Amino acid sequence: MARLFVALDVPRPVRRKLLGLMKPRPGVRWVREEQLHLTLRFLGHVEEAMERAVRERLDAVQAAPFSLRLGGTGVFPGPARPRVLWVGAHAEAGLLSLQQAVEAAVVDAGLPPENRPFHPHVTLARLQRPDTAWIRAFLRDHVDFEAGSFTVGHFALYASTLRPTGAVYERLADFPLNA
Ligand code: 2AM
Repeated sequence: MARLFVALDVPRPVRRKLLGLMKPRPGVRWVREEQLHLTLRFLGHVEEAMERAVRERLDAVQAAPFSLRLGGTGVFPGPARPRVLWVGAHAEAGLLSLQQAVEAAVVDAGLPPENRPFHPHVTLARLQRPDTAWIRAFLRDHVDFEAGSFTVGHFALYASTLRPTGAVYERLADFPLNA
């Protein structure tokens, strides 16, 4: 069984801008550059037969390439208990229609529907200590942060392996957008 998710990659120039935010700080575990991504759908642990069905359905997704802009910062689940620090994605039509097509594909493959709302974001850090004063200052200092725009021409299926040092992601398949 593999722990899977569907995500968008972030191109290098945009990753460099995100890395610029990552000043070392105790209790803040910054995401490594190669692991920066925007999750479209977390699938959880999936049996091999289901993984095959999901891949087939993802292969059949029809969606056009679109422009994506990353900017703004925030925390999950909220400022009172910050655990994840992120950069947002502007929820434009292209992104939402791809996310809906991916959702339909995985449900069609037989997985239960996602009932949580879609909050498009790129996780920058996991916060191991509730340093709310530092977080507040970070969010205030980066309220107008823009990481730039890029064209999304594909999405990918990833496997996530949990290690004591953090999750390690492996790209399993690439799906071009060509509708
Ligand atoms: P995150 O970036 O906000 O942590 C692999 O775990 C990817 O799937 C991560 O990008 C993670 O989002 C996302 N994800 C979404 N829902 C998840 C869940 N319930 N458990 C673990 N990861 C989840």
